[in-house]
Amino acid sequence: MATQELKVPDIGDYKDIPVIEILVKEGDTVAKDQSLVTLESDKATMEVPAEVAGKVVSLKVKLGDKVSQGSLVAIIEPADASASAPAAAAPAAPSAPAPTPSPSPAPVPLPVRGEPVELQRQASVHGSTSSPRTETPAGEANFSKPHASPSVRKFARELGVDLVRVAGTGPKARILQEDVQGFVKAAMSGTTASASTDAGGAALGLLPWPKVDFAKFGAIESKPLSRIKKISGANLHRNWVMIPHVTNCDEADITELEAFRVKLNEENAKAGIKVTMLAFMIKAAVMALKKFPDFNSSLDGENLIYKNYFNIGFAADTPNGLVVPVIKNADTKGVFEISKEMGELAGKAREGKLGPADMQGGCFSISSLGGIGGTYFTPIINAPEVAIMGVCKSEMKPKWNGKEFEPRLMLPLSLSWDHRVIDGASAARFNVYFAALLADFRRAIL
Ligand code: CAO
Repeated sequence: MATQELKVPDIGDYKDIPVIEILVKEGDTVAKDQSLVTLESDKATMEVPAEVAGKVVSLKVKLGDKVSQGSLVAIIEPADASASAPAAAAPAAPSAPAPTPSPSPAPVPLPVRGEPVELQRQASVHGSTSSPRTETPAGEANFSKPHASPSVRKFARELGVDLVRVAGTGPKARILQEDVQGFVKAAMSGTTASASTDAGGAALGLLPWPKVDFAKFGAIESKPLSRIKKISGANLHRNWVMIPHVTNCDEADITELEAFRVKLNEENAKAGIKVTMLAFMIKAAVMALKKFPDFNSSLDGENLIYKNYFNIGFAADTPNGLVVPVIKNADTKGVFEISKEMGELAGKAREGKLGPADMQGGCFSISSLGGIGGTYFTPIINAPEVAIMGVCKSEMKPKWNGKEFEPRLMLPLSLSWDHRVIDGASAARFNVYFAALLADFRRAIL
């Protein structure tokens, strides 16, 4: 039976490129265009496909061998005898075995990543003087295209998938058919930026999520994520990925306000009323939103929707995860009423009894870790809101009053904002104003 030599075709100026993968073995039956070996230059990788379907009679390269255009890669016994035309080969490189004596066919360019392989082949096989070959050798740009076999590239083309956006999970990050399917599934379900690691970061063209056999290193236990974590995780992930976040930090001198709060609680202890700093911050947030309306807006395509209502969400930690109940029309409520409502909503949250309405319609959120600790953090914006205030534990600090240091109770503020809507200067002004309100709450009635 006639055999056919398969050689490294035109690969531009690349020479002595190492073979990093052998994808078939002797005796294997291969399909036309199936990749046989992978070559890797210092810049990128590419594959050498079978010119014809058939059986691999012998492999002429091994891992680590260095090849150039014309190097013999394999001998193939074509399945279809009529296809056993002489190998389409470029002139052999000096190190390669002598080419089979044959009429010299036009060199076939290597089907490099992302290139329409079928078109390349047709152009070279059927090329004529009236339609000269227009393919360029595999240059650097082509070399850096996604790492996938011709059949996977064909599959991706049929589905209209840009392989540049698909992360490969095969050896050396090779894109497999499953990766393309996973990408399409994620795109169809709108979860391309979800918290799921199943997509393997494919949607963003990132490396696949690391798969580690943790049990190899010690005892483990696997528990499903809570429903709240699944939902909030997907939302947080989308917001983190889609919003250009910036966080401005500042601190508010709450020495007087804290004294006032303690006094209020003492006075109202019998009535069972307890006011925390958060209730004052909700009022301060309303005032700041009124002064800086951009912070009370939402993006709607190329428009900004400005809200003339003031609903403030607060992050609540529950045994099952994070939820953000909303105090509606906080501008119409006093600090006592806000404290009471916050207590009720936080109670419902911990019992898992919040309804959707309790968490809808927010304009701005506050995430307070003040009861726990910490100094500063970077809260994630609760889209479609455009900013969120993170608050940590207040601390006595020595502050210079112009004559001497005096102990002041300082509250750390971390304001995250959407840079598509808000600028750094506005954010700094918002923080300064917010801090000034807390420093002297009489300003809230001005
Ligand atoms: N500095 C110092 N102490 C503070 C404080 C601050 N900034 N904020 C609250 N405290 C104190 C309170 O005064 C209270 O002290 P006492 O028990 O002595 O009165 C104590 O800390 C506990 O307060 P609290 O947390 O019960 O009440 P709150 O109104 O401050 O917060 C709630 C309520 C529901 C927001 C809070 O319980 C909670 O869940 N916080 C976590 C929010 C969260 O997880 N954020 C992260 C989101 S990103 O993952």
